[in-house]
Amino acid sequence: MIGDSVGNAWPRVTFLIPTLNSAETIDECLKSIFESEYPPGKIEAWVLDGFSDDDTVTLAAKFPTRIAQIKGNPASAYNAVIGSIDTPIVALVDSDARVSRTWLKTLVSTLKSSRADAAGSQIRSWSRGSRWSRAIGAELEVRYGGLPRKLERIATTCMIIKTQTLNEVGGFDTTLSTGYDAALGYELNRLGKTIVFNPEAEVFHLHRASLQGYVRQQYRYGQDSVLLVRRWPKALAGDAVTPIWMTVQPLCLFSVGVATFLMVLFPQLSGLFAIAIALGTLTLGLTWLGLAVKVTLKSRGASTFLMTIAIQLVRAEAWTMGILRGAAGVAASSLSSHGNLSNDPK
Ligand SMILES: Nc1nc2c(ncn2[C@@H]2O[C@H](COP(=O)(O)OP(=O)(O)OP(=O)(O)O)[C@@H](O)[C@H]2O)c(=O)[nH]1
Ligand SMILES: [Mg+2]
Repeated sequence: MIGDSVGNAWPRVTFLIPTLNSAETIDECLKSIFESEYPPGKIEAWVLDGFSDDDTVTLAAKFPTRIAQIKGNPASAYNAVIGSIDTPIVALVDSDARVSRTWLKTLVSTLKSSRADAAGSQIRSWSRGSRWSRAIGAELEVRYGGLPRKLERIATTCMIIKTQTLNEVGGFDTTLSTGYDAALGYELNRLGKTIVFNPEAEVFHLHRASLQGYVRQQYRYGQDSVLLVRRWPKALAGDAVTPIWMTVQPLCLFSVGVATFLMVLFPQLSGLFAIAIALGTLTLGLTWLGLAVKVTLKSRGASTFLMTIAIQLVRAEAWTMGILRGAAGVAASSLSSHGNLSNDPK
């Protein structure tokens, strides 16, 4: 327990900030961390850089941080330093985010009072973002707004965790370039560790600036989710952050596509396929509409409605295409390893 080792004092905390070409935001990210309302000298920070080719490292060096350049994805970067951390708590914040002044204090208090192993906060949109960036953030904010007190997992840009717990679970799954935060959460659950959510603590994240950028990101999430589901089949059923009504959307969209294709191939059964297409489209449409209404009511912008519909539509399509690409990749690699085994003369 944190309280056991430090009594009533505020514990020392190490921030881990993975960076890759983060020159646009790293200065404000680190400034916000070091301006936290927290006892001076109790905050340490590691910038874990993936060999940026912009000014990230030069900008980071202006702050009292330790900087490590580590090859590989953010999960590998975290794992490279976790074993050497000597503070009882680790804070995980991305380089494209800034924390509110009270973020750390609020989450540390939450961790102490709840006796949980990790705590997560609300994610809000960084106001300097584009219209799309803010619309993407508004949709995420509404989902985070409905999170329960106890969580299965939380994003690594807005969480703190006991160092001992992070070491106990063996750090992050480095085979995952995205979704490593979900995998960490599932592993914590498996070991009976707890994550609590406190929406009073806030992180401001700079979301993708354009819809095209968002599509590329979501395609990658879809592709990588195949690896996550292979390791953690429970991810298919969703969780509080990505609920089941989101995880079933690719299946729904895929079924509509297959039914449309079969309708062309077998016109004599077109009535049957038309019903399947109508049901699938209606389910997706109503789901998108429901969330778009919630987001619009919260953000009070009429344009937000159409943007939220567009965000959900392209996300479901990008996930579907990404999952198909990811599944094809996994199938191809298992076929080739199978082929290698059968060619093995022994
Ligand atoms: N060390 C290291 N850090 C990385 C690498 N790729 C991304 N990062 C950092 O990891 C964190 C998460 O990456 P992001 O691109 O922000 O991922 P995201 O928040 O899911 O998506 P967007 O912010 O919407 O792009 C950020 O702090 C990045 O700077 C990498 O290859 N190596
Ligand atoms: Mg980010």
